[in-house]
Amino acid sequence: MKKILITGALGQIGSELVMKARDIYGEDNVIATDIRKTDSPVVQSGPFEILDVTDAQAMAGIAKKYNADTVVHLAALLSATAEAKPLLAWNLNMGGLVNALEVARELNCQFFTPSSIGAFGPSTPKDQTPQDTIQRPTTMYGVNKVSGELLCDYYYHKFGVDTRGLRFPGLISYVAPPGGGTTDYAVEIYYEAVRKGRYTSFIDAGTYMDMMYMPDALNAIINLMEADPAKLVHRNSFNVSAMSFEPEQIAAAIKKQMPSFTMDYDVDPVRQAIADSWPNVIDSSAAIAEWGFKADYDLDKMTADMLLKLNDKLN
Ligand code: AKB
Repeated sequence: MKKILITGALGQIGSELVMKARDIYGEDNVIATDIRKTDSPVVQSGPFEILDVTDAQAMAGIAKKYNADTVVHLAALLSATAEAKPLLAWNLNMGGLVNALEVARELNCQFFTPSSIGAFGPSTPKDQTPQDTIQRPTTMYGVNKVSGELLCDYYYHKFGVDTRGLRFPGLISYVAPPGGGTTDYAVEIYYEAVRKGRYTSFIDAGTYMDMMYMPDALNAIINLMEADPAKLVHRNSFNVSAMSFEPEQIAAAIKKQMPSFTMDYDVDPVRQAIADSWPNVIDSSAAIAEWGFKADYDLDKMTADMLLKLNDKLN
């Protein structure tokens, strides 16, 4: 039976991954940690510990206390926050990662951490971005993600740690907000559609970015972690995408369900520059071939579900 330690458990991915992992592996076998405690179901439904991931000793102590055999390291700053606070991002994103990898090495744990489409940069091919390609990002977040991918590969080759990762696109969900990301507009738009029937986009018309609905992202994490290691040619990290769209297309998908919905633009130059440096659409074929990645939600199916769930949540 797995004993899974999850950092950043109250974040956008953690809030849902903890609950799903507790369903699959048992409530007591998923140890949620975060720098703060809230009244989230994550805190109420199983073991929870306060943890600052830059504190290596504290992380090792919690992992030993619960005999963790798997580490899922999610705690990180997203792209726009990292651009505003680059030194903090380096210290938190890289310091937290190396601490988590050290725990995995010492306790012989399986290891997962997300990378991102942010690991690509302006010199990367923009369309059907290959699995193995140029990675020269121009953002601090991207520098962290490429360094993280290399570090995870290093721990696999040097120490035999079973490291695995995914290059996530923008993740869309109705449970916990993302916060500080460039793709956040594609989450905000649904909240504002339900609250106000209109949205002002900080990302400009014509900007394509990859996206994925959270249920597909959670399945991708579980399926990759359960995948037969003999079939993995790559490890850190796999391209995975479910859809790619520009702001007009998500607005049009909402309009199909809510004909009165309107959108205009007030472009944020910082987040627009980050978005412009990322691919339009990445190629997920290595993930499909090596461990059977598949996504169930396209833009229309996700939009119908988001609006339904947010109507229940907000009204
Ligand atoms: C962000 O926008 O920073 C994240 C990501 C794509 O990694 N959602």
